Amino acid sequence: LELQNDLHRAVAAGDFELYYQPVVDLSTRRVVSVEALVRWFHPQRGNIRPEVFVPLAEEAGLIVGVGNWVLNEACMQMAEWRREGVALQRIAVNISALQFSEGGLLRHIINALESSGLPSHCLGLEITESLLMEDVSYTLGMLADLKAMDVNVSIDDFGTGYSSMSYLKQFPIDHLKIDRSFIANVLDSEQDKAITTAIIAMAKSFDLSVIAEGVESEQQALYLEELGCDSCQGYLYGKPMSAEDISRLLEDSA
Ligand code: G
Ligand code: G
Ligand code: MN
Ligand code: NA
Repeated sequence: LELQNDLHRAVAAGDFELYYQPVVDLSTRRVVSVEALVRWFHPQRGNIRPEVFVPLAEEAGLIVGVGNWVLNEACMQMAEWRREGVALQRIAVNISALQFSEGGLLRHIINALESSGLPSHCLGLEITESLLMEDVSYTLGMLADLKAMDVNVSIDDFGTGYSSMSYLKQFPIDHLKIDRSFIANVLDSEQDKAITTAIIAMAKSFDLSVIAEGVESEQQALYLEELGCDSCQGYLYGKPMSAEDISRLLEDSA
């Protein structure tokens, strides 16, 4: 409860920061996009993980405020990188279930794009598969609007939730992100190999690009490349880092 009060103050004061994790294209081994990950630096308690404060923000009715801050900041930063000539195709932002179902999301996205001047195809949203299945007709409407706006959509943590193949086929989405729990032991576990292989094959047949999360070794990256995975994200290529560190990383590899 004390944390919830602090969260109110943090939203008002803007005590958040965005970190960014690089996503690497497996065919070129170049960074093509980043995922924005919010950080809350609490004045007394230090860094509080989003797993802890995102659910608190949802309970306190603050997630739309936090989420809009994240959307605006991510679009501003991406627009700045583009002005600096940093070669990134896209920035992806996590959208929580409450934020997705709240009626104002499209308007908030349009505002963030307009005030930053970022082209819509440079913005991606990450939503979980369980969120997509909550209200399928609402989801279909939202995804159609996002597609019409040319905003990218990824299904995050894919494989950990429940989604029906017949719906998945109908959803106009762009990428599947394989959850890192399957990637951790993909070289040793026959089950994780089978699941990862199946997800990649299914994504291909639906014409979706596949991003593997939690890639920590070159052997994992090579194996995923063999399976036809398009891109990878994980400690092998970089932990979530500040905007300055992303600029430095991309300068070094230019
Ligand atoms: O890097 P890491 O500890 O930040 O991320 C932990 C979890 O928090 C991830 O599952 C991620 O999806 C979620 N998360 C990170 N940033 C955001 C955000 O801006 N909004 C929402 N809704 N979730 C986020
Ligand atoms: O949005 P998502 O649920 O994917 O959040 C990503 C989370 O995974 C963040 O907490 C991030 O710090 C973490 N993460 C990213 N790359 C790796 C990795 O290679 N290994 C592990 N163990 N965690 C990772
Ligand atoms: Mn994510
Ligand atoms: Na994930």
